[in-house]
Amino acid sequence: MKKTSSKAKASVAIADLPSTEELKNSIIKHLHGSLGTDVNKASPQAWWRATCAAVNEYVYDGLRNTQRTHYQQNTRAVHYFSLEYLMGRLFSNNLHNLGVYDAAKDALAQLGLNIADLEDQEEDMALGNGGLGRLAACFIDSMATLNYPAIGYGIHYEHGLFKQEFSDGRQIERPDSWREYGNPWEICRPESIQEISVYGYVETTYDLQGKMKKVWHPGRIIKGVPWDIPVVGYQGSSVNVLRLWESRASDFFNWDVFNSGGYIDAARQNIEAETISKVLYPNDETDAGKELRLIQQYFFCSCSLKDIIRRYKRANGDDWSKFPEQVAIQLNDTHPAVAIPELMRILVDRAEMSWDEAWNLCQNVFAYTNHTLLPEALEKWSVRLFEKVLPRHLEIIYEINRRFLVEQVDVLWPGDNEKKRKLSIIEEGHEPMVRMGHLSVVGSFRVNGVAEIHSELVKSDLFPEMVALWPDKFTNVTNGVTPRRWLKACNPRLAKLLDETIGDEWPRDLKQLNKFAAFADDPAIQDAFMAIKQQNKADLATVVKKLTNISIDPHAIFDIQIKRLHEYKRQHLNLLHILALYRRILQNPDYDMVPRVFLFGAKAAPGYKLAKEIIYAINKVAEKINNDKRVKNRLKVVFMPNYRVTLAEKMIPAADVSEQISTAGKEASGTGNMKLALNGAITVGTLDGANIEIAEEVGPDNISIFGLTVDEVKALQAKGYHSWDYYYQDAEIKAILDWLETDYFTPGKPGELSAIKRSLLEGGDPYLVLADFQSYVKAQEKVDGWYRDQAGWAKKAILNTALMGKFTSDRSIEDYVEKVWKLDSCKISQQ
Ligand code: GFP
Ligand code: GFP
Repeated sequence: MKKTSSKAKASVAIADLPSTEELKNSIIKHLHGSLGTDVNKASPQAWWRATCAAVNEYVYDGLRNTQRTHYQQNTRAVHYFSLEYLMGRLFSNNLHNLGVYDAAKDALAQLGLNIADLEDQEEDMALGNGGLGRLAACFIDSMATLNYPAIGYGIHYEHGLFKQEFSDGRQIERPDSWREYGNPWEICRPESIQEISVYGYVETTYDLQGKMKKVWHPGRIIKGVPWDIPVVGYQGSSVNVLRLWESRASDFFNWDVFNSGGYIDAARQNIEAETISKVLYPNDETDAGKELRLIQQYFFCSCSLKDIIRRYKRANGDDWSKFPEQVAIQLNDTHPAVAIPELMRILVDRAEMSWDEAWNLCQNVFAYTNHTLLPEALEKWSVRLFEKVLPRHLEIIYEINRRFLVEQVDVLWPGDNEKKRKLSIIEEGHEPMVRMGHLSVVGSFRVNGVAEIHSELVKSDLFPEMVALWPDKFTNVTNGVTPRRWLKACNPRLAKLLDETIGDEWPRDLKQLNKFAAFADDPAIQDAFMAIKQQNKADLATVVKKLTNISIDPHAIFDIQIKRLHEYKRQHLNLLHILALYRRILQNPDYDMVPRVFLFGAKAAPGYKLAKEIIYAINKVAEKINNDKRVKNRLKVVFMPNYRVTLAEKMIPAADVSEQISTAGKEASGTGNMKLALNGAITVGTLDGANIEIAEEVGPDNISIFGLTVDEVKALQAKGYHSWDYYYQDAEIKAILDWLETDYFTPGKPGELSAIKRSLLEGGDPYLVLADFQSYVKAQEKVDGWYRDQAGWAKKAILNTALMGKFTSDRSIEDYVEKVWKLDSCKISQQ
C-alpha cells in the first residue's frame, strides 16, 4: 500500500505521492535501471538524473491525468506564444510543487547525499533574455497551479542566453549548452512533428468558375520536432505542457536534393534548417541575422498553429465555427505576431474560408501583450525581407491593411491621409517596413500593457488612434511573479517563518500574507525576520567569495540591482552614486555611513557597446574601491558574473535594498522589483512601471521614492533638457564625471571609462541620469538613516513582505482569464 501524504489530499492530478522510503527506492531503481550505474560509483550527475527520473514517475502521472481530463472535457485552452521562456532550474521547483521536497531531501540524505549538491548539477534553462521570458515562466506555473488548460509554445533553442565571464572587467560571452548531455525533464514527441514552408513564390490561378486562387510554392520545407516540458502546478494540481519546437531539415526535401546528386548541398541545407532553433537572440541585437530571426518567429508560430488545429480537429472535426470558443492565443510581445497572417493563410488558402469569415475568426482568437514602449523593441521587418521569406504572408498583410485603412481608418477619419500614413501596417519610406505592433493591435481582440501606468501610456502615447477606433480593446494586466519559486523555494527560512505565523496557505493565496502585517511591531517576529535576512546574507557572502573572491560583510546593507543591462534601467546612475560616496569618503575620512555592499547582476547584449562599457566601468570602480584601505569597508562593489535565474534565487533573499531606478515611463512594469520586495527588501525606486503599484501597496513609509515622474519627464523633454547644465551647476556631478576620464580607475590608461561621461553630456543623456541624480542620492541617504534604526527597518521589511500579495502571478493569470481569455478552470480527475 502506498502511503498518501497529507499534501496528496489537496492535489488533484497526482494520486499517490511517494514517502521518503519509496522515493529512496525509486532513486536507486532508476540509478540502476535508467542510468546503468551503481550506488558505489555513481557521479553526482547520475544521482541527480536518477532523482529526476524518480520524480518524473509522478510528474508523468499528473501529465497523463491532466491531458486525459482536458481531452474528455474538450476544454477551451489558452495557448501562450512566446519566443522566450526563462525557466531556470526545474529540480527544486518540481519537488516543491509536487510537495515532496522534504521527502526527497531526506531520501537523499539517507543515501548520503546533499540535495543542494544535486541541485547544482542542473544547468539553467535560460531560453530568454530577462523579464519578458521570466514572466512567461511564472505564468505557466500559475496557469498549471490554477488548473487552467494552457499550453506554452516556444522554440527549443540549442543554445540559450550566453554565459557571461569577465576578463579584466570586460564581458566575454560564451555559448550556453544547457542540454548538451540531454535534459531529464523534456520528452521528445516525434509523433507530433509538423512541417512548415518558407521562401518561394506565389502563383495566381483561376478555377473553372473564374475564382482567383493564390498558390504558394515554397522554396524550402522545414520540420518542427516538439519537445514537451511538463509544468507542474503547485501541490500537484494540473500538469500542463511547455511545448518547444526544434527545427530539422525535412526528410522530403533532403531526399529530393539527394536524388539529384547533391549530397553536399543536402548536408548544407540540413545545417541551415537546424540553424533556426540553434540560438536565442539576445535583446537589442538589432541588425544581426534579421532573416533568421523572422524565420524563427514564423517557424514556431506555424508549428504551434498547426498543432492547435490538429488538436481542434480531432475534437471538433472540420467545423471551424467553434474554433474561437476553444482556442485563445496570447501573443507575448510582437515576436509571434506573424501568427496572425499565418492563421489567415491556413483559413483562406487551405480551408478555403471566405476572407470575412476567416478574419472574424482570427480577431476572436488572438490577444497581444505589449511589454515596452521603447521604439527599438516594436519590431519592423522590411517588406523586401518579408517578400523573400514569406511571400504569401506579405500579400495577406497587404490585404489586412487595405481593409483596415478603408473600412476602419477612412470611416472614422474620412480622407485623412496623415492618419492613414500613421496607422498603416506598412510604414512608407525609402525602405518600406511591416509594423508588427500595428499588425498585433489590428489582429487581436485585446491588447494589454503590463502595469497600470504602462497600459495608460500604451493608450496615450503608443496607439492613441487605435484606442479611438477600438476603445474596448485596450486593458491592463499588471505583472506578477510566482511565490512558489520566488519565496517558498528560494527563501526556505522565511517561508518557514510565514508557515508558523500565518499558516501555509500563502503560496497559493498570496493575499494571506496580509496577516503577517499584524506582526510588524512584534519584537520576536522582528528578530526572527532579521535573523533570517542575516543568515541569507551570510549565505550570499559565501557565494560571492566563491565566484569573485571578494569578501563582503553580512552586516553591511546589501544593496542589489539585478536586471538586463540597459541605459533606461540606469545601472550607471547607481554607479554615479557609488562614486559620489567614494569621493565623500576620500574627502572626509570620517564620513558617516552605514557600510554598504552594492551588488550587480546583469548581462549586456553582445552588440550593445555602451552597456558593455558600463559593466567594465563598474568592474573597474569596484576593483579600486574594494582595495582602497581608506574606505575602511564602508563600501564594497560586486558585479556577479553570469547573472541568471539560479543566481537571482540566491541574491533576492539576501537583499536589504532593491534598486528599481529606471527613467519614469521607460520600465513597463518590472518583476524583479516584486521578487525583492516580497523577500523583504526596501525599494529605492522611481515612480515607474509597477513600482507605482508597489508604493501604493506598501505605503510611503516603506519605500524610498525619488526622481522625476512621467509627466515631469515629458515636461522637461518638451522644454529642452540640457545635461550640461547639471554638469556645470553641480560640483559633485562634475567631479565624478571628470574622475571617470582620468586614469584613476584604470592606471596608465586614461579615458578608458569615458564612454559614460560622453553619453551623458555629448550624447544628451537620453535617460535623464543627471536630472535624477541628486534626488537619488537623497533617497539613498534616507535609506541609510532608516537602517540605523534596526527595529524600524525590520518593521518596514516585514511590511514589504506582508503587503506584496497583489503581485503573485496567480492574480495576473486570474486577470487575464477575466479580461481576456474567459477560461474555466478544470479540475483534474485521477485514474
Ligand atoms: C494533448 C491533449 C490536450 C492537452 C495537450 C497538452 O494533446 O487536451 O491540452 O496534450 O497538454 F489532448 P496532444 O498534443 O497530445 O495531441
Ligand atoms: C520587459 C519589460 C519589463 C517587464 C517585462 C515583463 O522585460 O518592464 O516587466 O518585460 O512584462 F521591460 P525586460 O526587457 O526588462 O526583460
